[in-house]
Amino acid sequence: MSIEDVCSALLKLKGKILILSHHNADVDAVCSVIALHLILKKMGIDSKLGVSESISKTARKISHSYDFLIDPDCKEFDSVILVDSSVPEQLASVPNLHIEIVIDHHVPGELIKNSVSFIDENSKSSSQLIYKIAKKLGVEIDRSLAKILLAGIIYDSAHLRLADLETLEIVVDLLKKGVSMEEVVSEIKREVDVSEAMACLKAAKRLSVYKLGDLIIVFSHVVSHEAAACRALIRLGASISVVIAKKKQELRISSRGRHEILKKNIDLSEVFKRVGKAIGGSGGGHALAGSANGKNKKTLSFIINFIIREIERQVGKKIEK
Ligand SMILES: [Mn+2]
Repeated sequence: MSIEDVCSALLKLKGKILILSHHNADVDAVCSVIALHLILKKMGIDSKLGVSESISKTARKISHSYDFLIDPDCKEFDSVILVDSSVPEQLASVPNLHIEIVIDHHVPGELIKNSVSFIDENSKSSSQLIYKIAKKLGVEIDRSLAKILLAGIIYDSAHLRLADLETLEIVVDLLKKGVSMEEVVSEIKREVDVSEAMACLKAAKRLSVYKLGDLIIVFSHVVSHEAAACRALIRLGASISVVIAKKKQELRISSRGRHEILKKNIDLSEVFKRVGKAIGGSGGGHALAGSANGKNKKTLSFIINFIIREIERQVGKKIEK
């Protein structure tokens, strides 16, 4: 299916319409919902906005002047348009889920089976796909619509670091509507969370540092915010960061790796699958972001040694302190 199919389905919309996105909706998800709502409004079509479960912290500012329904009952709508997702697991809390149209830039999931869809996995954001739909439908992009589209595009392209030529051409077109990069970036800047910042600083204070050739591998522990602490340690210069959160009963371990570890054949998801088993739970993730949850029964040094051995096994070399 193509953009043309979705555009003609949008033109045929009737009755009560909901535009929906995934749980913990990020800036691209929220902006795609808002932008499509504004486009339909320009076409004289009324629609409601919704997300599953919650809106992410970073996306709250840009979404605050729009009325978002949390877990809306799809039974009350004739047509539901899903953006930035097509997997039912990301919409588990939405009652009576039915989807008629899907617009997304991820690997297609279950929900495209019975719907009209426009999926482009090469697109850097869903907002970019919504821009193309506006163009195709001949809807005028005014300043406020341009701002929303730009926010989604900038966020999902990691502030344009992942942007390709097409993304940049769209960005230039949107900037010509009178929006500035500065105002858009300030709308999607994340406020400092004091408890998260404290966790990151404590993680930095409690570091143990290892070297593997020119890779720096660091371990630390916190009470919570282990994923944020991992990201902070990568920003400080670590190639791999592992942060352990010890709860009363539970153990949660998070990790992050820089791109260069792939060249050394390190896959953190494989490491953490085994870590999960070793701590009586489960683990996995991505090559550059592994995590595991289990029982709080092992010591920190057991966990650190276990992870070091697993990484050594993947690389075929010894890690030194
Ligand atoms: Mn997205």
